[in-house]
Amino acid sequence: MLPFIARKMAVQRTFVCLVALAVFVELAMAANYTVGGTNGGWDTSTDLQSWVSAQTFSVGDSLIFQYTPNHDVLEVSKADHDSCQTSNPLQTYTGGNTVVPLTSSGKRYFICGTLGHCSQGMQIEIDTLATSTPAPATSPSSAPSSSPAPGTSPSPESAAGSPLSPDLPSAESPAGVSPSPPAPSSAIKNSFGTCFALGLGLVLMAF
Ligand SMILES: [Cu+2]
Repeated sequence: MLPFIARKMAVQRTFVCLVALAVFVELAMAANYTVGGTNGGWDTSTDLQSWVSAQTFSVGDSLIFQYTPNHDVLEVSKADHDSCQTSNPLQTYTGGNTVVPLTSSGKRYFICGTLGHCSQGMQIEIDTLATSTPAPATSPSSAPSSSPAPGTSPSPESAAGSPLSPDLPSAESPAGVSPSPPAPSSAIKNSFGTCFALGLGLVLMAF
């Protein structure tokens, strides 16, 4: 009877663990990118090409365009991006605060529709990577500049492992105290080990 209960608890804990991990991985993976970065924006004075090339975009991320009323955001074809053609946009966004979710992998093109702004640099090509494919090795040069993504630190295992570990014991302790026999403690240890292994596996898979 006891081993059965212990096993059931272990399964429950593992499940809770998995849910927590899924949420954590989701949060770690999805990122919001304010176009132009914290020191720039969607304007003619920001070096948008440099900003774009320093980022890695993945499915689930979002672009946030913040701009003054003299700008807008046009999503256009590659040809229109390359030629700064503003008359045939796929999408037009105005209002100063535009969120564009990157829902699928592939390239998307955005320019400003204000006369002359595209040729002054307000044109970006966003290459969104599929989340299932491992991101190309996070180069040391791009890692420090991408502040919103904690996952891009040079050592994913230690970065992802440390915020998790303080979480787990606290989640275990309230439930783990109530059953008196010593059997559950091995179950806890077991589920903790399982959880840790799963977490490590997930994190490794993600990166
Ligand atoms: Cu503009």
